[in-house]
Amino acid sequence: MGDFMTNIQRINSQIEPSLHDVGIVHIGLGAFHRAHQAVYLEQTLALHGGDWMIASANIRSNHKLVEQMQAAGHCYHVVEYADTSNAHLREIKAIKNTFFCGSDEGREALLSQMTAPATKIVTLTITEKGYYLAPSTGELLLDAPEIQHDMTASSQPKTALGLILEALKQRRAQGFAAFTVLSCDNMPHNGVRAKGAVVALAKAQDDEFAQWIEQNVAFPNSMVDRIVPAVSDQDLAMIKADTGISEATVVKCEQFSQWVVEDHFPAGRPKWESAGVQMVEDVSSYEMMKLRMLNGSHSLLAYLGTIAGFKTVADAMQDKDIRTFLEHYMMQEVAPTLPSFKQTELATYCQQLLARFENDSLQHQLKQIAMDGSQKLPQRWLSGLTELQEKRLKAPAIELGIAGWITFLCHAEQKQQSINDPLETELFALVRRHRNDGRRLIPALLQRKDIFPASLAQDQALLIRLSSVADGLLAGAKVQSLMRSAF
Ligand code: NAI
Ligand code: CS2
Repeated sequence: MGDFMTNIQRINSQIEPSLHDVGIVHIGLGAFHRAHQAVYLEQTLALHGGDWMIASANIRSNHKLVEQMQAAGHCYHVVEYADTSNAHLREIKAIKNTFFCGSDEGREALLSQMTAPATKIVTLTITEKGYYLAPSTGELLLDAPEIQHDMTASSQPKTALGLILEALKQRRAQGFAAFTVLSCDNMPHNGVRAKGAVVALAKAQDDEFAQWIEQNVAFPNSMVDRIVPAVSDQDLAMIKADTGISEATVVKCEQFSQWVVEDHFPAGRPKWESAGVQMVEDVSSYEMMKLRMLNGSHSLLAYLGTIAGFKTVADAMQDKDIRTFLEHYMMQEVAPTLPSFKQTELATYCQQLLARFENDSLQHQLKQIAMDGSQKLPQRWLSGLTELQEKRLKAPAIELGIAGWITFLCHAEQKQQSINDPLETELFALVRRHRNDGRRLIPALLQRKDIFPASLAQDQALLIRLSSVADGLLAGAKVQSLMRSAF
C-alpha cells in the first residue's frame, strides 16, 4: 500500500485542488449520463448554485469521447426532441473533469479523485454487464477474467467494482468517510445489486473490510428514465440543421425525463429535488413498472421489430399490429404484476409510453436496444413471466418475445453478425449445436440458469409452445400474424 499511497499523494499534489472538489465522480461517461444525471445537476446548480460538480470517467471503452469532452472544455449540448419540429437546446457545464482509465496513470488519477475528501457520491452508468452479475440471480461472476484480475491485483483495479473497492479502502485508511454509491443503470434494485457485487468482491479479499462496507457504505436504489439513443452521423447532420450546433459531444434525447432516488446519502447530496428529481423512501414499485412496461416493450420491439424488417422504434410503431401487441403486453401481461398501481394509472402510463415510442426524431435503433439481451431480459420479461406463471395467467406476448430473441440469435449466428452480448460466444455455440431445431434449442437455452429462472425451464408446456412459435418464426412466418393470433 505504501507505494500506492505515495502515487496517490503525488497525483493529488499535481491536480489543482479545485479539480478535486467536485462532489460527484461518475463512471460510465456515455450518452445517458450526459443527458440525464448531468442535466439534473445543471438544473440544480442553476436554481441553487453551490459547488457540486461531476468528474466523469470511462474505464474500458469510449476513450474518444473523453478526448472530445476534454477538447471541448467539458462543455456540451443536449438536444431534447419533443417531436421532429420541436428541438430544445441545453448547454451543460456540470462536468468539470474527465478521465480515461485504460492506463495506470489514468486509473490512478481517477482513484485519487475518488479518494479526495470532497467526493461524496459515485454514480454509475456502466450497463447491466458492468456489474459482472449473473442476470437471473445477481450473484457475482467470480470466474470473469476482469473479476479474477481485481481479486488478485486489487490496487490496480480494472472494473468499476474494483475501483469503488480500492477507493473505499484508501478513504478508510486516510480516515475519510465513505462516499455513497448510486447506480443509474437499468437493473432491478440497482443499488442492492451494486452493493452485493462490491461486497462479494471485498469478501474475496478481506472479510473484515467486506463487513465494514456492509455497515458503512450507502447504495441507494434509483429508477432512471429518459430515452437517449446513440448519436449517429445522420443525427449530427439533423442536429446541425435543426439547431446550428456542430459538435462531436452533442447528445440527442426525448423531452421526457424522470429520476426516482431513494434518499439515503449519509455524506450529503445536491438538492436534486429542486430540478424535479423524486426523492423517496422506496423506489421498487417505480422501477418494476418502468423496467417491465417501458424496457420490456423496447425489447419486444428490438427482436420482433427487427425480424419484421424495421430499423427504428418509431418505424415499428407505425405498424398497427405491433402497436396493438405492445398495448396488450403492457395491460394484460405486465399490469397484473404491478399491484401497487391502479389499472387507470397503468393505462395512462401505457399510452404515454406508446406516444414516446412514436417520436420519430429520435431514430432510436432497434439494434442498439437488442444489445446485451442476456443481461436485460431477466428483469424485463422473465421475472414477470414467473409471476404470471404462479398466478396461472397466460403470457403469449412474452412467449412470442422469447421466441423472437431466440430467432434473432439464430439469424445473427447464421449471418455471423455480432449480437453485442457478453454471452455471445456461448449463445452462438448453443445455436450451432441445435441449429434450427427448436425442440432441442429451446430447452438447451432455458437450461441457462444465469438467464432463465428454473421454474421456466421445468415448464414442459411452455417449452413446447416456445418451440412451436420459434419454429414458425425460423420458417419465415410473418411476425404480425403471430401477434394477431397470440390473443
Ligand atoms: P453508452 O454506450 O453511451 O455508454 C455506456 C458506458 O458504459 C460507456 O461509457 C462504457 O465505457 C461503459 N461500459 C460499458 N461496459 C462497461 C463495463 N463492463 N465496465 C465499466 N463501464 C462499462 O450507453 P448509454 O446510453 O450511456 O447507456 C448506459 C446505461 O445507462 C445503460 O446500459 C442503462 O443501464 C442506462 N440507461 C440508458 C438509457 C438510454 O436511453 N440510453 C436510459 C436509461 C438507463
Ligand atoms: C433501452 C433503454 O437500450 C435499451 O435497452 O430499452 O436504454 C431505454 O432507452 C431507457 O431505459 C429509457 O429510459
